[in-house]
Amino acid sequence: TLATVLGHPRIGIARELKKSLEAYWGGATPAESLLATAQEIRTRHWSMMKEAGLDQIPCNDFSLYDHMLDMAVTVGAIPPRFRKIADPLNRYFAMARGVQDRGAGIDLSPLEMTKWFDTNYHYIVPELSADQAFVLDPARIAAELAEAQALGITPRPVLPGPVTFLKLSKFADDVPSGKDTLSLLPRLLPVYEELLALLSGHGVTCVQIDEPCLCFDLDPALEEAYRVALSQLGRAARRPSLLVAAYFGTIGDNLRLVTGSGCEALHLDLVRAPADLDAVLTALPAGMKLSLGVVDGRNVWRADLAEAHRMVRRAVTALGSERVMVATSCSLLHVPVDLDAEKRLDPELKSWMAFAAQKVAEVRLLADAAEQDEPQGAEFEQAGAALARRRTAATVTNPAVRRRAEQVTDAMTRRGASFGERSARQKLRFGLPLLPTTTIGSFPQSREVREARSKWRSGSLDGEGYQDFLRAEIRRCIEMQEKLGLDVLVHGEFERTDMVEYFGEQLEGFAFTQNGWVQSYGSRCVKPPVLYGDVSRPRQMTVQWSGYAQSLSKRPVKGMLTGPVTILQWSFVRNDQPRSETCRQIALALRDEVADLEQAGVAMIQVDEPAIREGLPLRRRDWGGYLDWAVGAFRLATAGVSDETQIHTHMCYSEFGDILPSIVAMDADVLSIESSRSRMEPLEHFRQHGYPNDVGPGIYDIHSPRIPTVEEMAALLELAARVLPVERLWVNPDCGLKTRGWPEIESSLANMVQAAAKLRSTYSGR
Ligand code: THG
Ligand code: ZN
Repeated sequence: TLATVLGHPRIGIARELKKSLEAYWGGATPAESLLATAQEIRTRHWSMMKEAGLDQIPCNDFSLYDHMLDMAVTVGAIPPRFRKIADPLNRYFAMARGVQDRGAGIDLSPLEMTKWFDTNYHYIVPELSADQAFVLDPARIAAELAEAQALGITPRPVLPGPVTFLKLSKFADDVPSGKDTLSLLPRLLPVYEELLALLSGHGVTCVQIDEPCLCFDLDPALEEAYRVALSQLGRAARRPSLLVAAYFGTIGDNLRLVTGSGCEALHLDLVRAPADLDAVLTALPAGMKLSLGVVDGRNVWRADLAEAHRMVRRAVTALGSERVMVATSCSLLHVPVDLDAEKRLDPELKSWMAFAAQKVAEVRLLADAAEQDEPQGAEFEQAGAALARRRTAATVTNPAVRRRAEQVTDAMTRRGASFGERSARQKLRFGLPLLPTTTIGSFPQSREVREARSKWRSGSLDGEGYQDFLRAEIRRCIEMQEKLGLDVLVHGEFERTDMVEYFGEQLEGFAFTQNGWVQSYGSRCVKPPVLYGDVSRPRQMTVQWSGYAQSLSKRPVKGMLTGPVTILQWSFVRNDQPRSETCRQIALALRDEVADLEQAGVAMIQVDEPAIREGLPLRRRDWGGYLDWAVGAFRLATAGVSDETQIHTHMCYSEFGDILPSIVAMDADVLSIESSRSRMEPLEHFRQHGYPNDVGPGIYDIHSPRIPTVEEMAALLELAARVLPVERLWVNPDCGLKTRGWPEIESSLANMVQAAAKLRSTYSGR
């Protein structure tokens, strides 16, 4: 029984890749040092996996920015606007980040970026032309393969599969809509065949073809694409054996597309879909191998080794040990590198957890025990004992929280009046102009802010000094927004590192790692809190900052909270009760904070739910159940306020079209939504289905350093005003400004305010 993982984290234990990327982008270091750091990281990880005894070790799972972007480059899907950039590395980063050089008259917008399935990772969306031709560029894959082979390991190259690649790609804007990217499959497959032949020539014996889209409900086109692609690759003349990896959900009926394909091995996510095991054991054709994804690649809990072992045994008994591999459920990209680096975690909690390095060891252990009916050894005993302690731990259960959660009523999730009535009262209360301007919440986390926080954390700045510093930042931020002429202000969120981390720190039931970084996109990382127990709010979390900010201005200042679904989605969540239950506990804690903000005179309260779409299950039959509790949690958090208090929400990073009815059901008074980066795509959904409350479609892409012009933002507003009544439109950026610099946002926001003024004068006459 072989042991393997589907992929490894790539940012590095000390975020070496992030630091090296940012130094290179900032012009501080040459490309050579970036490439050297990347190679060191790969070498270290390969060596770790080799020493841990993995039989097949992934390669080509590393990336300087993103694996989908890498695949786009590998198959020659370089949009025309980037082709004039001769240097491959510059061109690669230009596709990811865009380029703006005013002096040289260069302004290239980056490729879109969106969420990778239901994770908090973002991939770059390959952009294809109508007559896209694909040409193999194997340089990077070949070089990394040679690196791995030089270490004496058996590398298994990982490729995003052809169907998932096309399904997650999109056509460039100039391509008439209605064309399906899957129509390019006949052109793409020969490039995969060529690549497989080349890998085979380099001594590769097995290639991992990642096809997570196999866990979707397949429409006929997608199903046909799978039939064609897998059987064509299966028939390819010269190729390594193929491991088709389905993960993030159940493969269900789509199983037969793989079993009938002629590919040699199948990987299943048995953490998400344990019931798939029985089905596959009866359906697997003789000779086909099975990789059992029994160690959770998405969460930080130590595996239930006894349960995982039972699954491995079932498979080994049915298939024989030579046909079985033990693996992580998906790539370990989504968990931090090494729990051993955590020196401050409560030892008891730590004994319940596992990061990438520990999961590699779990996989090895399970593979070694595959021949035993009863697994033996200290490791199995210790894991069992830790799990038993966790199940009964007093730190996990808070009876008061449970009682309160049981007493939630429907009435608690409904506002007093309809939107129409609320809106009329709020208009009177706030007296805002047509097309009010605002921002999403965060302002730049400058070096000074980060330094003050780390001084405070290390004790060299006392609490009062830190508070004074934050108040000064808030004052400066409010003054600047007034000077820019924004209508609805924010305090800037200088007290927050990451929003989810911030709320987790304030709430009971969460723990924090020192170094538990996971990649979010490119060089950006997050450090998800570990939600291990019942959630409660021991004290106010944001009232002092929002209250202070409101005291500085006559204009409304929004209170800023992160919604229950997003806190859930962006944490490592306990797996010992349904997520819906955990979410309800978070919602109740937030409901108390909302009430306290209102009490303190904060009249607009924004509760962000950017992650509500990404939490959607992969299978449609599970959507309704999820959306019910997710929308219910948002409403439970927000519906306790009076009709005159205005509830805002914000969404970004996903395409929200398919959950629009649920967004309507959230019943926020104002919704701000990322739009500009997807060229106002949400407007199309609003045009088709309407949207009853106020909306601020983002008109300024904050993911890029480029400064949008007045004209382009006015044009986007024009588009919006053609779809939605201008009286219900707001003017705002796509998202928070935390990652931007002050000078560029001053220019951008000034332009945004001017764009609003321009439209106001056009429309107010009517
Ligand atoms: N928080 C969390 N998840 C998220 C976002 C978030 N997922 C979606 C989206 N926002 C991702 N965007 C970002 C943007 C910036 C950063 C991370 C994710 C970021 N991180 C710092 C970095 O990498 O330098 C580190 C964090 C810090 O210093 O606080 O800038 O907002 N949970
Ligand atoms: Zn956002």
